[in-house]
Amino acid sequence: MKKSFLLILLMSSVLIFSGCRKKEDVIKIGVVGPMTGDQAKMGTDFKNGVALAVEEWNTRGGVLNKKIVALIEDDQHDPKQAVSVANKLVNAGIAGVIGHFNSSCSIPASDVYNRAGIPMISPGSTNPQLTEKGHKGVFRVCGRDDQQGKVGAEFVINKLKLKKIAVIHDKTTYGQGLADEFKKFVEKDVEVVYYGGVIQGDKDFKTVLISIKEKKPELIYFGGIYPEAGLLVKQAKELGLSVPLMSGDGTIDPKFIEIAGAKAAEGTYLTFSPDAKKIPTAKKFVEDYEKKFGELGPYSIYAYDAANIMLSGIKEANSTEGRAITEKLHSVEFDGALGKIKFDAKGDVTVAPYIIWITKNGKFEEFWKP
Ligand code: ABU
Repeated sequence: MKKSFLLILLMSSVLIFSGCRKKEDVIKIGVVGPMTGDQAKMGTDFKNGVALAVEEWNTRGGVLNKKIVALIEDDQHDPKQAVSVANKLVNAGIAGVIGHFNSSCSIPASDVYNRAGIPMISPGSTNPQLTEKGHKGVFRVCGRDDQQGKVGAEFVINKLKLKKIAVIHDKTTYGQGLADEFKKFVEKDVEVVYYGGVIQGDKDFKTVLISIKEKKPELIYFGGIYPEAGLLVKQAKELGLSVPLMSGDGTIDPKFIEIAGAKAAEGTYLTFSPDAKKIPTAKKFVEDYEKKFGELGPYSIYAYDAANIMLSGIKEANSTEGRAITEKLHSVEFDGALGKIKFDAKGDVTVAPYIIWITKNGKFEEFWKP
């Protein structure tokens, strides 16, 4: 009896000990974006990009001799949910976070990570405010809407040489912010005959499109994401409003063409970075990603680089302490699949090349460089 009691005690101690050691032997990073709902494609691209980076690091032995574990959270592109999952991740003990996608989520969530001293790298939030708040540990690997809005305006003025355009947005931090940046740069040379907002999530935009049609613009600029952009272009064509649509990085996803239909989407202009498939340093990533997950999404490579940068920061800092990682993220130049990546004092990338893409035969093609 005494013997078996001692055996149980010994076994329990081993289990408790191994349980504790297991907990200490991993480094957790958060991955957050819209994992469900109408923008889930972007969240899935994030998840896949990070998964590939984590798998590669773990194959090489992890970081600081510890296995890396990615904790996936869904913010449903809802700012309140974003704050809630940010708190959940902080409480789970993450060393850093890759996310969020929507600027309306990244900005309030950044306050949570900042209070906890945990670094955050957004692969795709482009609203300038994200890095204008002065949070030391907030970074993004994409460009900003004041940069892409300016390139869009230059294209309309210098290449298309248009005189009358309409500008609409989805009333979100990103959508309205991008539309306003574009408008600010374009209206020096072009008359904005219509300016207004639509509701994100709405399915019928015919009323606003009829008002736009009466103003006879030569192009409609939309600040927003692909679910609404797809419906806008589809319904515009149905109403006989056959001027091109122009939009930003939130629209350049195959889902846009799927929603609009290839015929209605034809000739849509978009601002985004150059084709990842043509970047020499991205070759291995593109091959590995497509073998594992299929077609590359617009922000897959950004999520992959963001995860690699975060993990390199932990390695360089030789610590999982947030402030030590943040310091390294500010001082080191990283070799990403996208090329050399360095952050400025605000946490923005020092180079953000935006170009114009066009939708042609159901695909996106590079079209114009400033
Ligand atoms: N930049 C694309 C859309 C995500 C966002 O910034 O809200």
